[in-house]
This record gives sequence, C-alpha cells and structure tokens, in this order.
Amino acid sequence: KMVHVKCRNVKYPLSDVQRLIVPEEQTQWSSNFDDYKPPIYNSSVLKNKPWSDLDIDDPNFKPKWNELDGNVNRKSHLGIYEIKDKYPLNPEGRTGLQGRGILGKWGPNHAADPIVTRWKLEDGKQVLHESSKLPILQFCAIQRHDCNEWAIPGGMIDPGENVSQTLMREFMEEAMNSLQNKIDSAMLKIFFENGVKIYEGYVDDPRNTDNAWMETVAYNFHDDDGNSVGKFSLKAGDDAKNVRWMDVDKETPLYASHSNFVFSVTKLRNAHW
Ligand code: RP5
Ligand code: MG
Ligand code: MG
Repeated sequence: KMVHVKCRNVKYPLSDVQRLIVPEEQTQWSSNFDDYKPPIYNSSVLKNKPWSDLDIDDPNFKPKWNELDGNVNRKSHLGIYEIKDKYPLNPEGRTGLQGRGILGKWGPNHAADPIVTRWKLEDGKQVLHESSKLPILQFCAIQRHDCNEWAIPGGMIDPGENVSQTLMREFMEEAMNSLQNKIDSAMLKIFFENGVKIYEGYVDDPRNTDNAWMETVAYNFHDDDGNSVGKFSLKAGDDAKNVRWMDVDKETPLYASHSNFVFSVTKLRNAHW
C-alpha cells in the first residue's frame, strides 16, 4: 500500500503552489537527486496562531526535536527523524516542497482518526455483498471543507490532550456538530472507551512537505447491533461540510491514506471490501 504518493503529486492544497515532481525512485533522501531545489512554501495562515510553531529561524524558536517538547509532541511514530540545516526531514522522503505549507508544526503533526462503524442493515438483517457474500460495513464519513473529499472525521491532538479525548471530541465536532444531550454523552463516553487501535504512523496527506508531515492514530469504534452510535442522527460541523453513514467498498475514493485504515477495519471485522 503506497504511503507517500498523494503528498508528491498534487498542487499544494488551498494555494497555487506547484510541487517539484519527485519520481518514486528518488523519494528517499538517501537516493541521488543532485540539483534538488524544490519551491519553499509557508502559508501566511499560520502567522501568530497559538497552535502553530514560530518560523524556524525565529530566535525564540528552540525546539527539542524527537522529544516531548513541553506540551508539543515532536516525537515521530516512525522513529528518529533527521535534522538538516535546522530543518526536520520527512521520514518518508522528498515531497517536492520545502517549508511547512499549511501545517502548524515543523516535523510531525499529530492527529487522531475515529473510524466509527456499524453494519448495513435491511429489515434488521445484515446486508451481504452480492459478489463477496460478506456483510457490508458502514463508517461515519465526513466531507472536508478544504478539498471536498470524503474522509474519516479526524483532527489534530490538542496540546495536553490524550488520544482518546481527541477521538471523541473530533467525532462530536465533525459528525454530530457537538450536539450532545445527556443520555447520548453518557453512552458516547462508554462507546469511545471501547475502541480497537487500527493504525499508528505516517499519513499520506496532501499537505505534507519535506519539513512537516501528518501522523495519526486510527481507532475503530464499532456498534455491532446498531443500537448505540449507529442510530444517532448525524450533523456535520467544524471543518466538515457534510456527514453520512457510507458503505465501505474499495471503489470509494477517500482523503489522504484513509482507505488504507478503513481497509484494515474490514479485515478485522471480516467485512466486504
Ligand atoms: C489527516 O488529516 C488525518 O488522518 C486526519 O484525518 C486529518 C487531521 O487534520 P484536520 O482534519 O484537522 O485538517 O492527515
Ligand atoms: Mg478534521
Ligand atoms: Mg477537526
């Protein structure tokens, strides 16, 4: 499963910045690319945002790379990343763009992805796919404002937050427009305490650059009988413009490397893909 492709081959999101195209065999930093001089892009969106790092050459920026730096986690799930001329290097290799683009942190930007699933039911019975004869899984998918692509309702881990808090918060913000009434929030808390870790590592995110990249922890929260979260009415909010229970199928394009994560859930649940 390719994990460093979308971040090499697309115009940089929310900008007209074109990347230098890096051929597959020249992505590794160790591979030869003599005159590798990609454009540099640092979005002005990041200026003076509390959640974003200072410019890398700001004298007040004193990062502790590869460590927990105060309440900023600068460790990568992929291990120690290199620092070259002050800049952290994307562990998956060249992206054809220097700078940090629109990502707040230099180096790893940590996210969490809640994959909330239920079975597709007809008259209370699981629907089997006509070719695979396997039951069809549905996951709560949102449509992103920034690129209109359908995605898992994931989000950045706020400073000091632990992953399980991020997973529930982002689901509430993006898939339920933070509407939680009494009963639901109690049931929700229990539901989000019983997840299965699906993936932790690099995300092939179109916003990745040579010096800033997305990493995530993806968890599956499954409502097997459809009597808990599976029956809630969904409402898009925050950075989601739309939300729905989407049939899981390999033909459906999803944002970044989200298809890889959803595929893993179908293996875990022996569901159609
Ligand atoms: C992806 O970006 C992650 O997998 C996660 O779904 C998402 C987090 O970023 P925002 O949704 O906050 O833009 O790389
Ligand atoms: Mg999000
Ligand atoms: Mg969000």
